[in-house]
Amino acid sequence: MEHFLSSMPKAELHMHLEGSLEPELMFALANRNGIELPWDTVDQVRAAYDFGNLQDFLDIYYQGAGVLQTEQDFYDLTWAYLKQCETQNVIHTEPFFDPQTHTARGIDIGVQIRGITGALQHGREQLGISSRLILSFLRHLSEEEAFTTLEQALPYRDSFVAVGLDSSEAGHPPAKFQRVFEKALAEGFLTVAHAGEEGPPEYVYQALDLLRVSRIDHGVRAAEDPALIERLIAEQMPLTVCPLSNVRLRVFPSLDQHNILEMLARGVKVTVNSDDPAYFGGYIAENFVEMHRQLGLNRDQAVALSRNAFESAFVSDGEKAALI
Ligand code: ES4
Ligand code: ZN
Repeated sequence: MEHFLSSMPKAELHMHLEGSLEPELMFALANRNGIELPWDTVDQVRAAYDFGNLQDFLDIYYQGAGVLQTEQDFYDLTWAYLKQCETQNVIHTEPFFDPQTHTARGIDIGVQIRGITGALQHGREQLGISSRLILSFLRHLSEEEAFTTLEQALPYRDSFVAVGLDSSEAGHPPAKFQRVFEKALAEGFLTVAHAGEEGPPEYVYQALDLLRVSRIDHGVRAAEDPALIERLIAEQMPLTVCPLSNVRLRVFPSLDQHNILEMLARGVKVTVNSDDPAYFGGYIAENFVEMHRQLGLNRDQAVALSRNAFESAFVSDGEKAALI
């Protein structure tokens, strides 16, 4: 079964490239760029990955991302992730990047995008992995800063297909970014948003109604609102669920308490994703394997989850048919 899970063809729809920065690469880039890290060894870094909540994690995640300086760094980060995809038979991926994490440090958005898209292009050519990039706004920052970021990104509009919303959810409702998302939609981008990870079901409604999202990232707290679940089922709205992330960030006390299989059984279009694989104990295959071990995931459920992901990908029907 574990071999089946790691070798079945998969699509990943929710992962943050910055969250795939393994401690080994973090040290290598810190050395290359002459940057001091607050840790001395890889083991010390991993020991720091004991998070009480989302904010605990984000503080370390932004610190780690500080080693990313050059186009080559963004290339190396993305390429390392794609090589993991190759070993786990991820044949399509739609990663996020957080431009504001880097523009805040003086790293031009073009440097970021050229590095990332260079690796994605090589991934297509050399590994046969198709991909679509998603630009994600940091919701703890202002609406105005999100507008500025969108403007900075427009010269690279062909490099990404959608905009998203991540970082600290509580206190930063989707409504705060309604006008930015209207502009992004008018420019022809699709939209997604993290909602119902730590935030309430109300934020899922706002993502649907105000941000007009094509997928909800996480969405697990929608289960608290039966009417919302009915709507997600009726609309076949995809949820990009991240089981190991939810346990590490204490959204669920343990994986055997996770609601993903209940939602699948009810007809919610749920998918499995790694979120921040370097920080949460594994890539997409480890998520499937742990669901098997701790949640009793069976073959039919795994295939259904994987099919949901391919069906929810931001590719044309023709490309979908070629992937499935
Ligand atoms: C994130 Cl797990 C999670 N939630 C919100 N924002 C994020 N950025 C990276 N990982
Ligand atoms: Zn996420």
